[in-house]
Amino acid sequence: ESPYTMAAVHEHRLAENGGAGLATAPSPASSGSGWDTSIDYYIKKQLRVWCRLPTGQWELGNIQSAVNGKASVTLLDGTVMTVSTGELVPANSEILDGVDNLVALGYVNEPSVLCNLQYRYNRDVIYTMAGPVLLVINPFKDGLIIGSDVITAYKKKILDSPHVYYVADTAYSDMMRDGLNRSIIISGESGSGKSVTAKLAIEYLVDVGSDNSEIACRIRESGFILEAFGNAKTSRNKNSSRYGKLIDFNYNAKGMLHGACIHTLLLEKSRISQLSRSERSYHVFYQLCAGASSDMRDKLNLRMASEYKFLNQSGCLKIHDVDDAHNLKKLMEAMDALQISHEDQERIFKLLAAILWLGNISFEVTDNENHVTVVVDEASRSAARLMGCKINDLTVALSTRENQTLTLQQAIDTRDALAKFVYTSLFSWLVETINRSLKGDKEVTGRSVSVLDIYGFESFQKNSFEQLLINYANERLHQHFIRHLFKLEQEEYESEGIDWKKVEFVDNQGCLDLFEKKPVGLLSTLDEVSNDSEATSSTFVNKLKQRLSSTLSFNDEKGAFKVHHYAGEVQYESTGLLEKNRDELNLSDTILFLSSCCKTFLTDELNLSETDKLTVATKFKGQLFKLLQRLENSKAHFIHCMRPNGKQLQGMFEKDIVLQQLRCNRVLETLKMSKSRYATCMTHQEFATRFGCLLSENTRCQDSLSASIAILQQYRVLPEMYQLGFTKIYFRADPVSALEKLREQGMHKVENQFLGGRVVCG
Ligand code: AD9
Repeated sequence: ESPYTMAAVHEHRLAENGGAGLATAPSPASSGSGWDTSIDYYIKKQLRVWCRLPTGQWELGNIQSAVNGKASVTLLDGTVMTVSTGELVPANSEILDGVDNLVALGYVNEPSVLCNLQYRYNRDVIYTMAGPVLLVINPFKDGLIIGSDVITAYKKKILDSPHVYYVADTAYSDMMRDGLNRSIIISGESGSGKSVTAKLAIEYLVDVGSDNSEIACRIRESGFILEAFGNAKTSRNKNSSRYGKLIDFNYNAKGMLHGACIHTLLLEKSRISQLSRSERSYHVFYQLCAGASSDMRDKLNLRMASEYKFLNQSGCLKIHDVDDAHNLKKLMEAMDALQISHEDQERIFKLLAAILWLGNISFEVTDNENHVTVVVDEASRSAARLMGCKINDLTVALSTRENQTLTLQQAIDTRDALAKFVYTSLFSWLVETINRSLKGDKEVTGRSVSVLDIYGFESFQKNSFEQLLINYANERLHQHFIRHLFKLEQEEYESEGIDWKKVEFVDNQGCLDLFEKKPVGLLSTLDEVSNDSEATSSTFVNKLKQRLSSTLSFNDEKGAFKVHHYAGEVQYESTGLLEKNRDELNLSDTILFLSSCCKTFLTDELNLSETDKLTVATKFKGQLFKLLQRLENSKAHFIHCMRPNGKQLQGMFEKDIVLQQLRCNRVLETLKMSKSRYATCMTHQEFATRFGCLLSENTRCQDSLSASIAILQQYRVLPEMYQLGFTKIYFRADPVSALEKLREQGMHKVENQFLGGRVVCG
C-alpha cells in the first residue's frame, strides 16, 4: 500500500475518532480546539467534555443540559456542577488516550494535551511527539528504555516510537539521504533534562557512525571532563551546565564518524568566587579536594573543601549520592584517554589549587583611605608557588594598579577577577585540547549532525547578570524555533499565494529587540554605562528608564528592572551588573602579570587586545551569534524538555507547571501548524521534470506548470490534497510517494491498475 493511501486512511480514521462521530469529517485545517458541532450533540451522545473548575483545574465530565450559556455537567466522580459553557471544551474519545503524537488528537486543547502527557508519564513513557517536535518530561529516575539494545532497535527501524534516539536517527538518516547538515536543538528550563537528553542523542550519533572506534571512546570521555569543569550544583539542578555547547559530529560519505568539534558559549565565571546559598562551585574543585592522593595533596598543599572560602561560603559541600573522590579518578582516566599528558594534568591541578588558595588571600588596611597590602601567609604563599610566580609579584599585582595602591574592595575584586580568569582560561584550553583530540582525519564531506545544549531559562528569587545573559540566549534560541516552525513556512505560503489560514503565535521578536536594539537596547545601554568608570548601578537603571520605560517595568526599592520573557517575567537586580559586565576590562595588569608567570600553559589564551576591549555581554553575544549561524546552516530537529514538578521528584506530575512550559514552548501552536501544514512541496519545474515521464507522449511538451497540472489531473490527485503556488506545488499528505512508486515501477505496466483511482483517492 502506498504511503499516500496510508496517510489518507489515517486522516479519516482520526477524523472519525477525534471528531466524535461528526457527520462530516473536519479537514485537517479546521480540527482545532473549538466545537465542531453544537453542544446539544454532546448532550445527546453523552460525549466527554473538559470542564474548567473554579480552581482552574480541568476535569472530565458529561453535559446533562445547557441553557442560556450555562451548562449542568456531571464530573467523573459523580459531582454535578453548573458552569458557563465557556468553561467547557470538547474531550477526545478514550481510544485516543496516550497517543504517540499529539497531532493525532482530534481536539487539540490544553486539557487534552496535558491529559495525554500525564497518561503516558504515569506509565513511564516520557517521550511524546508534538508534530515534528519531541517533548520530553524529566522522569527524575533511571532505568527507562535506553542503552545499546534500544539504540540497535532504532538503527534497524524495529522501533519508531518517540524517543531521543528516534530524533537522532531521523537527523542522521536525513543527513545521509540528502547530504544536508542537521541540528538537534534541545531547549527547556534549568533542570528539565536537556543535558541528559543531549547525552542520549550524542550516544546515538556516536554509535550509529562507529564500531567502537577510538574517536567514540574519546567523545564519551570528553563529556566527563566538560561536566567536571563546566557543571555545578544549583538550587534547581544538582548537575547544572553552566556553559552552553554545540557539538558537531562529522561523518564521511559512508556515514562513519570521522571527527567531532565542540563550540562553547561563555562559562559562568562568577561561580568561582561567589556562591548562592546551597549551591556549589564547579564539581572539579570538590573532586580534587575529596579524591587527591596524599602525594598530590603534598604537592598542591591541598586541604579539605571546607577550608577554602570559595567553596565553604554557601553551606553546601556535598551532593547527595555523588562520590566526588571516585569522580576524580574517572576524570583522570578521561584525561588519559584524551591523551592529556600527566605533566599537563599536574599543571591543571596546580592551577585549580592556586585558585582555591587565591580565595583565602586576605588584605590588611594600611591607612584611613582603605588602602591595602596583601597579607603574606600560607594562602598567598601557596597561591604564588602553585602559579609559579614570586610572592612579591603576586602581592604587587593584587594590591596595586599602575603604581597606585588599591582599596580593599578593589583588591578583593582584582583577586577574584584573577581567579576567574585563570579558571575560564583553563576551561578554554581544555575545550581546545579536547577538540584537537577529536579532530579525526582530514576527510571533509561537510556532512554533520550537531547537538545544541545550552543553560536553560532561569528565574530565581534574585537574578543577576548571569541570568540576564542566559535568558537572553534562550530568547534567541526561542526565536530560532519560532522562525523555523512558524514564520518562514507561513511567509512562504503567503508569498506563493496559496490558500492558508494563518496559525497565530506569540512572537518574541519584541523581547529580542529590547535586548539587541542599537544604541538604545538593554545590552548596548549596559555596555555604554559599563564603559563609563564613574557610572553606578543607579546610573544604569536611570538610563533604562529614559530609554526603555515602555517595555520594562521597575522595582525602585530593589533597584531592579523586570523583563517579560517568553517563559515568564524575570526581575533583575542592578547591583553588581556593571562590575560583572566590566570584568575583563580591568584585567590588563593582572593578565600581564599572569602571562609572565604561568608561561606556556595559559599564554595561548591570553588575547590581550580582545580582553582589553570587550565587555562580557558583547563577548557573549558574539559567541551566541556564531553558534546561531552554525544552526542556520542546518536543518533543525527540535526537542523540548519539561520539568514535571518543582521539586525534582519522580512520579509527581504537577499540571500547572507542565502547562506553563507547554505554553512557553508553543506546543498548541505547533500542533495547529502540524495539522494544517502541507507535508511536502516541489517547484513546478522539479515536479514536471521528475514525473513528466508519467505523462502520455502527446501531453509531454509543455511548460512546467501545465505539465504539473496535467500529471495531477491524469493521476486524479484530489484537489483538496494539493495547492498550486506561484512557483511550487504543495501537498497535504504525500501523493508524491505514490507517484514516485509509479515512476519506479514503470508507469506503463501498472497504468490500468492505478487509474482506477485507488492510489490517488485513498
Ligand atoms: V541546566 O539548564 O544544565 O541547569 P538541564 O540540562 O535541563 O538543566 P539535566 O539534564 O541536568 O537538566 O537534568 C537534571 C536532572 O534530572 C539530572 O541530573 C537527572 O537526575 C534527571 N534527569 C533528566 N533527564 C533524565 C532522563 N531522561 N532520565 C533520567 C533524568 N533522569
